[in-house]
Amino acid sequence: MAGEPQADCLFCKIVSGEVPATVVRETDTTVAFRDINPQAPTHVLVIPKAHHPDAASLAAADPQATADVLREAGAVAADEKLDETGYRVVFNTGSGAGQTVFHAHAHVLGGRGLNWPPG
Ligand code: IU
Repeated sequence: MAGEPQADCLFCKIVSGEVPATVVRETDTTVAFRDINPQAPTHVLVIPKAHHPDAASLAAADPQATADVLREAGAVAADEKLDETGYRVVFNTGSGAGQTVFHAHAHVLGGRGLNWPPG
């Protein structure tokens, strides 16, 4: 059922504490933790606690949780002092776009110059 924890989902295991992560922020509905393979000086993932496979599914099922993820992405950026230099929030969606973990997550990237368009 939409939103229920999935036994084979890495990010559900991070939510439950079964898999450790460096958590930087947590709310009732979200967790933010440092990416294990950072692509920038700041690289934090913000996830909904509920399981949804990607950002579009999350938005369709739970608009409030989607807003919570985006608010927390902004809060991470503020915590990391990225407001003035700028930062990027990315939802890779689908394997062709580089999505490897099918639990919705926002990448918050900053602390270096970011090219456009992305690769
Ligand atoms: P993607 O958009 O699905 O490719 O992002 C998944 C991210 O999850 C990716 O940047 C990985 O480095 C990151 N990650 C992690 O932080 N911890 C893990 O144990 C695993 C992946 I596996």
